Amino acid sequence: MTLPIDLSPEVAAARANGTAIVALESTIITHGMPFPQNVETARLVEAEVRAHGATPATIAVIDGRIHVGLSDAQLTALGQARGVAKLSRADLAACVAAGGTGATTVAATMICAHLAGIGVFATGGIGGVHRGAEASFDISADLMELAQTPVTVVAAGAKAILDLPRTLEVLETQGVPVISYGQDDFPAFWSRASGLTSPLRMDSAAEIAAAHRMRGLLGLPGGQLVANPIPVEAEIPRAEITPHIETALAEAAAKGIAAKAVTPFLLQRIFELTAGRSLAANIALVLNNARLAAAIAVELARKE
Ligand code: PSU
Ligand code: MN
Repeated sequence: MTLPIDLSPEVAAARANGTAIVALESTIITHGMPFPQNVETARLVEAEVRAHGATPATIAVIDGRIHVGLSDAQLTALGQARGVAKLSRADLAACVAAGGTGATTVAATMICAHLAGIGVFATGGIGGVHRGAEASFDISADLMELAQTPVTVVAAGAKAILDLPRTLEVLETQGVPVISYGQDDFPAFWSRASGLTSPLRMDSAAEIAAAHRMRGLLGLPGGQLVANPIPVEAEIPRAEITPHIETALAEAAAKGIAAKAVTPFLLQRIFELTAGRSLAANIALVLNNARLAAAIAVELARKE
């Protein structure tokens, strides 16, 4: 049996030539942003990766095949489709086997990127430990994926709707290096600072690429989380976003929103509560992450 994976012509050429590639996820398109900004952002992110010397590989499952690198038509169709499945590690094989279509989360995108030989991936914010997880047990599979799949994930930290101290604790327990880029504070998605000291700090793409290589050389499984703070001009300061997060969380609890629906519900409500500012910030931070991921991919593609 051959793997049900299709590389786009551009990604296949980059693989053959050993040039830099950056994986991109699709849940941010289908569940993280409204149409049409989702499709516009996905295109801008791909352009940003190209402008910084790497090939973009947006990943999704379409009609039972894992697509690594989407055509513009596929991207648009995915961005407009309703009720698309959100695929994490637990859902991936069943969806592919059934010939289904779905968007990949951070966890599933890491798995597919690794299958395609891609070591770097850019997104917005990873999933993590939800507030109240001591009762709900809601901890994103993204954290355990970082512990077992050798892909460096560039994000603006974990989403601030989460319990950030507990998210860092789980990452430490799982042996995941958490590297904040250019600052000591662990970033909080829409805000540059969380008030939590980052376990590790690096100031260049070359250092991050060297650490990625060394993990492989030492036989350590798993990847790295690179936490890249949102650009200053786009950030929503913590004091400003916190009340909106609290409101959205209270509404989610009152409505009994659970499991996979939690993160999309909170992102949508915070978008409404901030009159669209959270989306503008989200777009800016993803583009910023695409730039850093491209720089890391270029370093990794260098012949030693
Ligand atoms: N980054 C964003 N927006 C998103 C996501 C990331 O800026 O919507 C998605 C990712 O796919 C991530 C998922 O894996 O949110 C987390 O979902 P959950 O909390 O249900 O594990
Ligand atoms: Mn969850």
